[in-house]
Amino acid sequence: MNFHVLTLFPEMILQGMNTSITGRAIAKGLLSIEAVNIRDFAFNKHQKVDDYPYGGGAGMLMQAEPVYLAYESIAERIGKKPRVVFLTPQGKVFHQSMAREMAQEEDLVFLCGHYEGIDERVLEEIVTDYVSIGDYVLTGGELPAMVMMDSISRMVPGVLNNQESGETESFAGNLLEYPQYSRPEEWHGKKVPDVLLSGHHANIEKWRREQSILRTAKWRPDLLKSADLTNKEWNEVRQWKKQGKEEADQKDKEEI
Ligand code: 6GU
Repeated sequence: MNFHVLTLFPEMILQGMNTSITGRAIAKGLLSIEAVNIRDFAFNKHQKVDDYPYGGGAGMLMQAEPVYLAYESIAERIGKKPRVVFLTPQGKVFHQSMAREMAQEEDLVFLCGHYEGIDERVLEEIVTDYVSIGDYVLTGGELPAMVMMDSISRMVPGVLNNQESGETESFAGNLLEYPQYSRPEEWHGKKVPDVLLSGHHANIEKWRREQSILRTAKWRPDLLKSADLTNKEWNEVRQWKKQGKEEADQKDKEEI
């Protein structure tokens, strides 16, 4: 997987990506990362890349030409028109399924905006995907690009040591991951659940599955709606909900 990032802050991208698991994958040659400085394509005296918006309004815009030339330098070098992701709060919200799908590409370009945005005309010409990482506003596209590259990377074969864990963690089947414990057996008076010490693998699997479903029901009920549960499991969820409600009612009574 070759990532190419169009940015005004190349060092931010390189520092971030050369660390930890993505750094190791770059060293192994499974990933490559290139940060192209858009400012290098501003052919004016002060290497200026921004200007005022026509029609007025707050802030400055990134101009079309330097962005276009920076993009073209990549397209020419790799000899094809790659997919270009523009990071914007107006885009489609990033999701694990998008990471999985984008991991199939050979080359991906990320376009990071700054100031109040980028001249619409260059976006129309080069952008193939408009992506947001959630409903909040950031100062630029670099962090969202790194978020996307991190999650896409771990879907690339060989990047994770244990290839299994790419899909068995949170969001596999729309369920959150179960809780995990390591030594010591007791810490701050809290004991590791007995079942995990039992060595009974079927029971451990059953417990973990139940914990995943419980967690999802409690913390991300929105995910649970599209989760892959058996009829028996759906009935259990209904039962828990009923119990929870009764317990809450009981607590209300005690408080009165
Ligand atoms: Cl992709 N970009 C910016 N600037 N802000 C965001 C975002 C992206 N996603 C959420 N907020």
